[in-house]
Amino acid sequence: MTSKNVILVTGGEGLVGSAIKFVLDNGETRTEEEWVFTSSKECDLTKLTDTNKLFEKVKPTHVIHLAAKIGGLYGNLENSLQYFRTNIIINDNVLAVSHNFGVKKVVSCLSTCIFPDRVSYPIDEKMIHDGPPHDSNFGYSYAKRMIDVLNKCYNKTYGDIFTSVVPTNVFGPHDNFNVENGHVLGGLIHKAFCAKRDNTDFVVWGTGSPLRQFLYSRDLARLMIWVLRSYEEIEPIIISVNVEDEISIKEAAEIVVKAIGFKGNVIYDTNKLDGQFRKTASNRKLKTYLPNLKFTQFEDAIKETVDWYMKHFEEARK
Ligand code: NAP
Ligand code: GFB
Repeated sequence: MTSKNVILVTGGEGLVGSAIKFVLDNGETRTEEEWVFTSSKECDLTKLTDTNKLFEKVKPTHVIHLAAKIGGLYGNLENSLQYFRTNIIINDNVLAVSHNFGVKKVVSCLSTCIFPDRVSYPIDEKMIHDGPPHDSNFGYSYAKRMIDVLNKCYNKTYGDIFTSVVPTNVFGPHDNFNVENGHVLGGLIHKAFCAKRDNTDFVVWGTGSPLRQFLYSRDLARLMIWVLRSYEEIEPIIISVNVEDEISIKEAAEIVVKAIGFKGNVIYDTNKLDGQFRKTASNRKLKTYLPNLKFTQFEDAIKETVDWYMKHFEEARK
């Protein structure tokens, strides 16, 4: 990027948006860049008129598009239709208005849960449309896949540089720690914190056997800033820790227990669904660009997240 650029971050107050703010505030800013973070309070992106007004006000040259209706396994199970419709509308509005305002580049977010459930491992970027996603997040997955379709249509029709990243499960400060509709690590941290405070059992849902590659939000943030500045493909790029860093929900729960300092009973409630068993993704493409890439150690990232949660318990989303 050369002259002054204005980067609009939609969903800027959420888990990933807050991490981008943190990374920028800790040494990543550039004088030729102005960053604007918005949330649904400033603009409801399901409304085209509001979206136009936001772009008229901000006049972005670049967009990092994070805004989405998202949730963990249990949130998705209940609301497939809502997750599809809300996200389809938000994504169509943001990309159409970005085109109309001549935005030079948009980086949107897919998710590794959108890949086909019946697939060879490790998953890579070429597999996105090769079959149905896991049923647990049917609506969300298809809405996300349409971002890739829209990106390619805008590029073919107008030459727009609209691209996307494909993160795996993200966690960190400013997460949604709500047990019903949040993701697993936010839920486990909240439950372990309360079990220690109230001297009760710590209940992990499901068998604990599913496998995940957990990605620290601040690592994702660093890499999304790199994608905005340096990645020029339209094709999506997976942002994930290494295949060998994949762990089970049980192993993750034990690391949360240690970080919280919980000493009581850990119970596995197998009446709750396990959801997708694995979605092991390859970060080979990312490493061809960044061969010396390093990620924060999972235990350290969990400790930082737990410390943040304890300090911000009152105002945290839970
Ligand atoms: P998040 O914490 O829930 O943040 C999402 C943001 O979107 C919120 O700040 C929310 O604003 C905003 N938003 C929702 N509906 C909106 C609307 N109608 N108009 C304007 N803003 C709206 O989610 P996140 O974890 O940061 O996710 C960011 C992106 O990463 C999403 O696209 C998600 O699909 C993707 N992703 C996340 C994960 C993960 O594990 N978290 C994994 C893979 C991909 P309010 O706070 O004002 O409601
Ligand atoms: O993060 P999560 O809810 O979603 O993880 P997914 C679900 C897994 O964690 C299941 C177990 O195996 C659950 O049984 N688990 C254990 C818990 N305790 C808990 C708990 O307290 N809360 C939750 N939520 N799970 C999501 C997709 O799939 O991945 C989203 O549904 C998104 O759309 C996200 O893409 C990244 O990893 O299964």
